[in-house]
Amino acid sequence: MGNKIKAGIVGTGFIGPAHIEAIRRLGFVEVIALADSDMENARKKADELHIPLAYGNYQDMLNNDDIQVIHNCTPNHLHFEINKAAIVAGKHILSEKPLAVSSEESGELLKLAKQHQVVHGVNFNYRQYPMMKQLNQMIKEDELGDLYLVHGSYLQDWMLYDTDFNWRLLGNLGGQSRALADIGSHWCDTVQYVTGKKIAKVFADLWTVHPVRKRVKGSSLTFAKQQQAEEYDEIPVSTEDYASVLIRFEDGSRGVFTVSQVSAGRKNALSFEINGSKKSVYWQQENPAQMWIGYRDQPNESLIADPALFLQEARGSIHHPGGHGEGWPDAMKNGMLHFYRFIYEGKSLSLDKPEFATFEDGHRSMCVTEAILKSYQTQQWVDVN
Ligand code: SOE
Repeated sequence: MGNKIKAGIVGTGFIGPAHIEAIRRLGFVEVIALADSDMENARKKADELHIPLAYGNYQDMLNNDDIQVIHNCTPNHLHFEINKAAIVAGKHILSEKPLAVSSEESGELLKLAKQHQVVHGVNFNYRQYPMMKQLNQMIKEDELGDLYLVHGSYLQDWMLYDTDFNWRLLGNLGGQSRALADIGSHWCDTVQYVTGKKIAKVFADLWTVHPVRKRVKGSSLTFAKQQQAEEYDEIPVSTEDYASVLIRFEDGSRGVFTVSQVSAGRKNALSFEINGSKKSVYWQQENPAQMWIGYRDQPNESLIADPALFLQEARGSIHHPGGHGEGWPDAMKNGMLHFYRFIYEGKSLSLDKPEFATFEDGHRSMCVTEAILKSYQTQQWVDVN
């Protein structure tokens, strides 16, 4: 049995601990270090999570030669800088999305990662659901026939009130796009993964429902409610709460999706329907073990995730027998598993096909988001470069 791969995590917010939890389920990877911009917080979190080393800045972590892989779980404006430094230090890198705040930056990262021959991944975790593997294989086997339409939405409500506040709202921390970069990127990645088709053109409408929001002093964690306060600061917000985007795929087929973070009652509702020439399918991630299958000439069906019933290619992504609740943590684990197996087996991105989203996908996602923003500004169809 070989040595465990050693990983270091940068960032201690909502998603850093989710990476750690998923990595720990693998067994052959050890998280040995945690970095935060504040040493006291890094030490406190590292102790809570039983991680031996704590760093007050990511640069010191990169100097530790024992660490082979870095997870970038920081706010969006730091993604470029940290991803770049990790690559130059020769570390394999798994970054949170969006890969950077512009396609110019993400393109540079992709080029650098190739030059330095490191394994690069982006945490587009929704494609890692067992049902998404199953659907991807069904489509490869032509079960749906020609794909005509892909439509759906990704809706949340944690930004519904003007008193909801988070760093993602601010352009200088979250980037010029919010709902699209934060959750639209997941929707686009998931449907492009399952269909195997790239988004080629977009036409978009965006809206900032609350152009001014109220912030209590201090920062708030993603999904956390602000405390009620007597006094707030009024903060202008220019990033979008809502977007609807018409899509043309590279083969000319059509689609449309809506993203919103102001939809009461919708917590993390990513869903889509695909209409093919033989059948339709509908899936939503809050009920991930079921997929609706629609026919014109026979009764509709519901497919239940079960290793005994799935196609061979999808079975490895289910860790429990059918009927045993699976979900978000399993999709996270699958992402980590594919990324780390690739490293463990000494594979190279120039020779081997990865089963995880790479910087190639992260860069492409930046190009799609930019084209959507440009389409809204110019009120025209825009090609995705
Ligand atoms: C907040 O919108 C968020 O945590 C996203 O940043 C994640 O990527 C998504 O998986 C859940 O919602």
